[in-house]
Amino acid sequence: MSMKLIIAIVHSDDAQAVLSEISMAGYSATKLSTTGGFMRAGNTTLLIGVEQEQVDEVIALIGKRAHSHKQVVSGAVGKSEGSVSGLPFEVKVGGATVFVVDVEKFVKL
Ligand code: 2BA
Repeated sequence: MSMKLIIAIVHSDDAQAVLSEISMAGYSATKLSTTGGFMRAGNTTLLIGVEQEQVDEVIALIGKRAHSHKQVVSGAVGKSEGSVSGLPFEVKVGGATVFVVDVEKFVKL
């Protein structure tokens, strides 16, 4: 059986709802407090180890609870990212950014 690690970056406001959804479905998850490289603001990264055939179900559970948000980027961040005006602007932060990677080995000691 092949195991996968789902790395899901979600908005911190949605993190609790996503976590309860996946733990109620019987999956284990680890929550990390992370920072978006562009917004320089807090977001939440969830690590979820699952069997290959469970990947799509877990992604669907995440999608049920992770909503897209509009967020204002401050002029200072905008300027350092090449904004000409340096004025605040809005970006749409996705419901979830999900990576699925192969797990070479999984052991609990
Ligand atoms: P942030 O890096 O803070 O990015 C927040 C949102 O800002 C992004 O939403 C996107 O709409 C916008 N954005 C990001 N980089 C941009 C750029 N260079 N120019 C213009 N707009 C830009 P999402 O794409 O939904 O990403 C949400 C969070 O997911 C990101 O937060 C980051 O923490 C993570 N993420 C997204 N793509 C990633 C990747 N390829 N590798 C690693 N982390 C990623």
